Amino acid sequence: MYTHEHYMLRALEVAQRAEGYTYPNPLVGCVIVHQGRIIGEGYHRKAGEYHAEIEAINSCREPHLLKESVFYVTLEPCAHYGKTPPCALRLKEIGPKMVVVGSYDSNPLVAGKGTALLRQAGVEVLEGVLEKKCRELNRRFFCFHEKKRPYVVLKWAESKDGYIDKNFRPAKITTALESQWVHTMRAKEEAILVGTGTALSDNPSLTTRLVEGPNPLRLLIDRTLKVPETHRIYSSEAPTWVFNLIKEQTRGSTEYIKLSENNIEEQILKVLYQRGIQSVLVEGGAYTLQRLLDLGLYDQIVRFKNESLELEKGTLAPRVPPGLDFKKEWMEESVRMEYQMV
Ligand code: AOF
Ligand code: ZN
Repeated sequence: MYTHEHYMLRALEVAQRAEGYTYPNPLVGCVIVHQGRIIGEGYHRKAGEYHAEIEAINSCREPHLLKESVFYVTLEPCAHYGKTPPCALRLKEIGPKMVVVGSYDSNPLVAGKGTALLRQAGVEVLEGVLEKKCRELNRRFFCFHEKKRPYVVLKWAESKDGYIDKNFRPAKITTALESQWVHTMRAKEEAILVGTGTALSDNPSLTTRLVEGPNPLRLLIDRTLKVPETHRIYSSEAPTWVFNLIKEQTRGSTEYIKLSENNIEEQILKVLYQRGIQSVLVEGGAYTLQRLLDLGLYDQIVRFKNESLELEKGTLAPRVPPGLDFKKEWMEESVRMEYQMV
């Protein structure tokens, strides 16, 4: 007989297939095991569609065995009527041998009610199997509900001597391989944020065109609306929200959101929370990255370092607080990717 961890790992694996597609919902996987044999598995594909448990039940060709089976779910089964009826109720009707749960659901609509409902119905529930991994899978969802702000990823590329541009002009610090990697990162977050300088000098489109995956929502900080609407950040491929000090307006897929002068970064995170945005990848510039670092408003840092490039003058890369434990990986001969999760 395999361990509970064995099947929970499988549930995690299937949950991951929908990475980037389920916002604002979490990634959830479910595996149904009957006497050591998997008889059903499923995952939540997209908000509004079936939850993982229902997908797994629907995939099962031997429904008469469900009652004698063990359900492995990466997240506590839901207990609320949302876009779909409560999964905990469906499991109660089946009355399986046991429900093994990876992590608690901190969405206030659920928050322990799912497991309570099952236990009250006499279903054995085992919680916390591979909890760390299950929480990591939905780190954005948990951050959103627990810290009441989106999950913030800070990303930049710097030269060996610690600059992010040369004489204040964009420099080619990374190569095609890292660009592809960045597009993969973009596809996993719900929104991408850049400041005025970056939008003007790099003219990025902030899409995921190099990989398969959804285009995130684009966020621009442009206090006095300096970035021309002909710039790529305004292209029609994805919506754009422009945080500024001048106007509040919606035009096509562009929305101008007016903020007050001080504490722009905090105001932005507040608006994003109010609008249900669960994660944001901050791609620069240095000022915005540094502000978020100084305020401690970040959850993950991804920094590319080109060890064979010296730029000598330009904008200094953001300074990270001392004592951060960066994991290091060589992307290719000279470029190292360093990342850290809080
Ligand atoms: C589960 N299984 O596969 C998922 C769950 O709007 P709804 O009805 O889809 O509900 C979304 C909430 O349900 C979501 O915020 C989270 O708390 C839970 N998601 N629960 O039992 C699943 N995706
Ligand atoms: Zn559910």
